[in-house]
Amino acid sequence: MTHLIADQWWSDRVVYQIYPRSFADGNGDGVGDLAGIRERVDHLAWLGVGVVWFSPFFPSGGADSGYDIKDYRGVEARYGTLDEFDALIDDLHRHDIKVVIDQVYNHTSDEHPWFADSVAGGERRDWYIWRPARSGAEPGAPGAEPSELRSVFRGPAWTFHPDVGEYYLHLFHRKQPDLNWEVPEVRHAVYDTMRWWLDRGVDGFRLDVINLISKPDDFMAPGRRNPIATVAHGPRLAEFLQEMRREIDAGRSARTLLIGETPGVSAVEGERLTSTETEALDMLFQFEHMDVDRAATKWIANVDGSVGRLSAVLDRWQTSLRSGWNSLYWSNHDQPRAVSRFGDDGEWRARSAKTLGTVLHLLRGTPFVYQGEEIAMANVPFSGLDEIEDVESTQFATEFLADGGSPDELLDAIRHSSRDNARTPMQWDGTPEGTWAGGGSPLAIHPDHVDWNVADQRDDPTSVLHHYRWLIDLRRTDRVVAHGEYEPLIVGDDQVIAFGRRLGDDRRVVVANLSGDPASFDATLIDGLTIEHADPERSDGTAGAGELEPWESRLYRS
Ligand code: TEU
Repeated sequence: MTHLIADQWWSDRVVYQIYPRSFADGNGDGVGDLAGIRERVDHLAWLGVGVVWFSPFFPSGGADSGYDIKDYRGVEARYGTLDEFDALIDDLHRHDIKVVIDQVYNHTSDEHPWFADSVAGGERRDWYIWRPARSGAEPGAPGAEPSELRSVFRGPAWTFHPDVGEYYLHLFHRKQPDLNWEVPEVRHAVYDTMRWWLDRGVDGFRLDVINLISKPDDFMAPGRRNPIATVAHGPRLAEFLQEMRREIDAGRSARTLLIGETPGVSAVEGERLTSTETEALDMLFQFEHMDVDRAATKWIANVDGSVGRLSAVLDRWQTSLRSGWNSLYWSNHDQPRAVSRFGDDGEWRARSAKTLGTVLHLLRGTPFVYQGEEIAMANVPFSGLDEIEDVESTQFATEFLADGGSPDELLDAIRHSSRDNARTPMQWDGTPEGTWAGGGSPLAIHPDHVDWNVADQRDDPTSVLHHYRWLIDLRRTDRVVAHGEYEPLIVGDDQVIAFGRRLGDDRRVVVANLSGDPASFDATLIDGLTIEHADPERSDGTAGAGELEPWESRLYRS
């Protein structure tokens, strides 16, 4: 049975991602919580978002900021209670905002009772992936791991468990053992959990690294070291997702929104997984545009020529996902801030943030806004490692220094690439005491909150915040933006990106200068079109037809 994307409740909505730890602090202890989020529902409603995705707020082992879950059906005490979450769902639904929660089913925490039972040799023994030491090696000795596979967070993907005498697989941290999806009981325990949340009123799931659940037969072969490249396209992935879809949607009138996080997935596979004929995911996060400014390792920025590469990647995903659907994003809790990375957080901060927003929100797919992106929050001037808490950053730092890297280079890499850039407290207003007075704040509030905050931008109709509000509204009000086909216009240029959207004879065209220098483009692209929106504003409707100021962007319509 296939379905039409345009008929789906999510097809003209923008998703807003909340990272509960740093969004809003309701009880004044310096850490974000559900009570704080409830106080800020008016911000989400004013902004016009149609869906909220919550990063994990479940009881966790604390190794990976909530992505190591030890109870899928609870709320970690410092965030609040299940009753509060129920109330939050009601608050959001009253504003016609749907709710997506983040579930991590590739792995659990090593503190999850399932893992304890597996270690103890109970009925869940094979719910995780256990292997003996490499043949001939002393179990637990250095280099005795069952294969060469590495973890995403560095070090081997295998940890020896003395009580078991074997190694368990963890593609991420050692406190995040991978579940064994080959076991039907594992899969059904997952679907039960999903149904439990659907019964509570959630509308969908963001499925963490869901493309890693099916391990290929040869994932332990010699030479297989890169965890994501090795496991990204497992043989049973589509089958498992189709089963999930059937199991959770059976007997329900509304289709559950399934958003896959799928690092390393190819555009061809992305089309297959989200195609309306496959009946698996509704949309997915690809990562290729996150790699254009990176050399071999994500940590060392290499931005030369990245605009041309960026538009080529976006174009390829737009062109490849025809029957399928893209999740569109510049940022999330794992990425440095978009305005610092793809824009210019100095001279052109507001203008570049708006231009990035315009490009993203006019593409075909579902746009995601990560908390703070709507006010152009920027990377953090960390002064030392003691200001960092993210596990990926600390594991990188340890390895980098052990390999002889210099502390200055390390700090530079952290400032460019650390996930903590995205995890500082949301900047609600310009007062340092403000919402984050508790002193228990995990990461210090960015010093620039004095100038870049929600309160000031609400009062300024020319602000980045108001621009995002307009973009979010456009998706609801302009059918060409929500449903039009994508049409490539300028791809591969090192300054300008241009593309169109078409629904019947109705067209929209975006032309954007993603650089701090003036740029020009072939003005015949916009023949017969009129300007709907321009930043900076142009009064005469046609001025500068083929010329763009630094970071200028325009939207034209037929
Ligand atoms: O991220 C998956 C993932 O691939 C990331 O490790 C990403 O490559 C990296 O963060 C880029 O810097 C998801 C979650 O979003 C992330 O927060 C978790 O740490 C990870 O899964 C493990 O659950």
